[in-house]
Parts: sequence; C-alpha cells; structure tokens
Amino acid sequence: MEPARPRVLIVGAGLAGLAAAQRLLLSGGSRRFSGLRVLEASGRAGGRIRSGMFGNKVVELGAHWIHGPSKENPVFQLAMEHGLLDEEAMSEENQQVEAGGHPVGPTVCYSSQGQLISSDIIDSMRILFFTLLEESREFLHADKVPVHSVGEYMKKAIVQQMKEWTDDEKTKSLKLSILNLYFKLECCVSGTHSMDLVALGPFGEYRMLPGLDCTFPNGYEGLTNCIMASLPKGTVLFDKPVKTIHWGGSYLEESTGRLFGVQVECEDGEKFLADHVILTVPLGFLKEHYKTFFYPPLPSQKVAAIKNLGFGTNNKIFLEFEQPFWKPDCEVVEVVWLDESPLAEPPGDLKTTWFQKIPGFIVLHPPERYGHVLCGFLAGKESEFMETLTDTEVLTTLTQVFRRVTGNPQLTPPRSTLRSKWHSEPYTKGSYSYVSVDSSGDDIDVLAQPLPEETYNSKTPGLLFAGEATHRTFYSTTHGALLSGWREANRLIHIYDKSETLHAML
Ligand code: 6YU
Repeated sequence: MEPARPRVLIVGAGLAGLAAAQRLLLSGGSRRFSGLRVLEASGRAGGRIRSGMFGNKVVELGAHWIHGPSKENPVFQLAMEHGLLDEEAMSEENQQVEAGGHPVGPTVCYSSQGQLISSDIIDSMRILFFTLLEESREFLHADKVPVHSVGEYMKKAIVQQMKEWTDDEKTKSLKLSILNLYFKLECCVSGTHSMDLVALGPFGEYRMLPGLDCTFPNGYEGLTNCIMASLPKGTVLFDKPVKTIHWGGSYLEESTGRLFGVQVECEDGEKFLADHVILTVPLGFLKEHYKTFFYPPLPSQKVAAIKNLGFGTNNKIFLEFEQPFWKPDCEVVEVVWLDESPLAEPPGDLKTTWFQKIPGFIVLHPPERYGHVLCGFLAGKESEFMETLTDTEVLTTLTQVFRRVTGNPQLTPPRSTLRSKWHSEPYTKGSYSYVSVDSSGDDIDVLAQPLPEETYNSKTPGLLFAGEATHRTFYSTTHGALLSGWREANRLIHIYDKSETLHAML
C-alpha cells in the first residue's frame, strides 16, 4: 500500500514562509504533500516586507533595499524574473559595484548649531569609521578577540587615532561628533541599540554580496505578492495566530485514523495536525513567547540561542514637505549633534533627546514619483520610545530639529508623516537579528536545527525552523529569509526523495 502523503504546515507568511510553501508545491505539490497550509497571524502576507501608501506614493515600512543585488542574491534574481526592478538596477555595471553595504550619494550635513559641515571633514571621518568597521570583520578566525564588541573595538581604535590628531580642541570635538553619527548609522544597519552589544568575533561572518543596493519602484511587496499569486487559493489562512505548538507527541486524527507528530493550536482554539511544521516567526516573537509557545518546552540549547542572539529595533519616519530645503541632487540629509562623542555616555533622557539618535534622512528619489519626502532611520531604545509618541509629537519635534539645524526658524513643517512601529507589532517585536556579545554564529545554527534532533534512529523532524534569524551569513536580510525557507523545504523534499527511492526499490 502507498504510504499516506505527509502533511506540512507553515507558520508565518513572511518571505521565509512563502518561499518554503512555494518550493514544496513546486517539488510535486499536492501529489506529494497533503494539505499544505500557511498559518499567518496578521491579515496580510509579507511580514517585514511591507509597502504602504503615503498619500499617493508607495513607501517601504519594512525592508527597503535589495542588499547586494547580483547573481548570487536570490531576491534579486526573483525580482528580475518578475520584472519588478528598473533597468538601472538590473544593469551589469550596478551588479559589479562593491559598495560594502554602505553606498553613499551626495550628502548635506548640518550641525546641531545650524551650520553646514564641510564635506572634507565629513569624508575623512567617514573613511576612518568604515576602515575601522571593516577591520572589525577580521576577527572571524582569530583565536582570541581583544574585546567583546564591535563598539569597544572601534572606540579603542579611535582613542589611538586621536593621538595623531593635531587639530584644535574644537575640531577634535567636531570629529568625535561626526564619528558618533556613524555609530548611530551603524546601529540602524545592525538593528541594535548600541554597537557595544554586537559581538566582535562573528561580525565578519555576515556576507556582503556585490551590487549597488537597489529598491523596488512599485514596492518590495510586489515580490511577496508574486509568490502569493503562485500558491493555490486558500493556502494561506490569515488572522490565524498560533498559540502553542505541541511537538514530539502523537496525535490521532479521528476522521482519517492517522497519527501525526505535531499539533498546532491557534489563539481561536482551532487545532491543526501535521507531520511537519516549518516555523518562521521572528526571533523577537520567540524571545517573548518561547516559554508558552512550545510543548514540550524547547531543549535548553535552543532556549539559550533564542535568549542570547540579538534582535533590535530599527524604524523609519517618513516626512513629506511642500518644498525641499535640500538641493535637487542631494540623497542624504545628515545631522551632527555637537558635543556628542562615541567615547562619552549617550544622552540619558529619552523624552528630551530621542531624536538625536536619528543619524540622518534619505531623500526619496525621483521627486517626480515621491514629491519631497525624507525617510529618517532610528534604532534602539530611542526608536522604541518614539513608537509611544503621537504623530503630532513626532512631527512637532522634527520640525524643531529641522529649523534648528538649517538655521531657518520659518521652515515650513512637513505636511504629513508616516512611521513604522516594529517593536510594538505583537507578531514581530522588533526589526531584525544580530549576533550579540552573548552569542555566536553557532547560536544561529542551533536556532535553525530541526526538532527532535537527529539521532541515528530518530523519526523525521517534526518541527523545522526558518526565518532571517536562522541564516548564519545572511541574517537580517530578505535574501537570508528566502534562503532559509528554501533550506527547510529542501530538507523535507530530500527526506521524502530518499524514502520514495527506498519504497520503489522494495
Ligand atoms: C533587506 C533591507 N531593511 C528595515 C526594517 C525592517 C526590516 N530588513 P517575517 O517577519 O517577514 O515573517 C514572519 C511572519 O510570521 C509574519 O508575517 C508574522 O505576522 C508571522 N507570525 C508571527 N507570529 C506568529 C504566530 N504566532 N502565528 C502565526 N504567524 C505568526 N532586509 O534585505 N533589506 O533594506 C532591510 C529593513 C525597518 C523591519 C528590514 C531588510 C529585514 C527583512 O525585512 C527581514 O529580514 C525579512 O523580511 C524577514 O522575513 P521572515 O520571513 O524571516 O520574517 C556586518 C553586519 C551587519 C548585519 N546587518 C546588515 C544588513 C542590514 C539589514 N538591513 C536592514 C535595513 C533595512 C532598512
């Protein structure tokens, strides 16, 4: 008799979950796997890929760029196949650019005292910062690290560098303030409150692909929409938050008489049985719920990985102006807060200083598409605090900032604003993962390890883990999420390929 087709459930309809579903279906679809369903807590697909309307413009509240859009990047490949990118982004020339994850266009840099800062001093500090950051990636295979964190390493190196500075005190102080701006920027890139929390040893494990980071002219969500459209109708069940996953047991389905290894219980009480569950919920959600989300509880190593890996907040604030106060070719508006320094304690009172953590605002181009829109980035505790404010409070505060830094007290306030609030999202609880000082790349592998753990006579894994935080070298990115979904789908396909071959031989 032919064995019953395995039943697979996926939890989460972000890129990892959708990619896993699509791959399983392409591998033989319903002929091979029965009852494939994706349970999604929210009312939409895409997860942290989230394009939204700002007036009549499409903007990204989540993922912004394809990082390293070139041959090896599967998000880039898919986006090209579906015709979602513009000509320039797809050009061979763009694919070969080695920007090291930090492309820079024409920038205007204001000081908090209302002066423009000269591009010479900005450039020299930018070069210093990114040289030191690159050096921080060189400890991957070192036997010992000099300090625990990227932040500590860079600050020590800056202290050394300062010994060679012959400038007057005012210039030295300005240089430190500029370096502090880049620390804040790097907090946004790494999704952390402070670079002192980012582990030095594994920092070089994150892989940067070549290519000039590009965006989706009609929204990143076009990508997840294409995958959604390829799935049979009804595959994704929306507004189905999962409450508990009972794994490692044996559950009888009365209607079929079949036994299943996993039972998934939703918040609304509905229960689903499956042979395999691919879990793609964000690490932020796991950190908050791991104690009650799994029965039996997870093995201690898995719990340690969940607790120790980093998951921070990075938010965006979009501001639309009637008229730009920046020049037409300007791509970034930066603000340097004088008297701040990476070597000093950051300002303590979130209420009165949260906005000083914003390193800058990118200008959305082209203006024919976006009008005059700035997008500010803000990471860490200040970002989480910002989520608690009203739109009016944010808009009023940022108007004061722009008036102060441009020295124009009449500057017209932005006419509207739109923000992300990723820390307050109950099914995300932050933005993306990083390898914290309490963890290492091995924790990412532990997080990705299916359960029950493989032993020579174990059953096939009931519970599989995907999502950006499970990809050892591309964590925190959309391509990491996509590859992790494919990885877990392939794991199941491979298991059944082997057992089908065995079956045919008998
Ligand atoms: C990228 C970029 N980018 C900015 C901002 C954010 C992110 N990323 P999902 O969360 O998508 O899906 C899980 C689903 O599960 C979700 O739908 C939930 O509702 C659901 N769920 C949860 N609980 C559930 C339950 N109980 N029951 C049922 N369902 C449940 N990535 O490539 N380029 O520009 C940015 C950026 C503000 C928030 C980003 C970017 C990250 C990606 O968005 C993210 O990795 C993937 O979308 C995650 O997909 P997923 O499927 O795993 O989860 C050296 C070194 C440094 C390392 N970092 C450098 C890289 C920097 C990263 N770049 C970030 C920058 C920006 C601006």
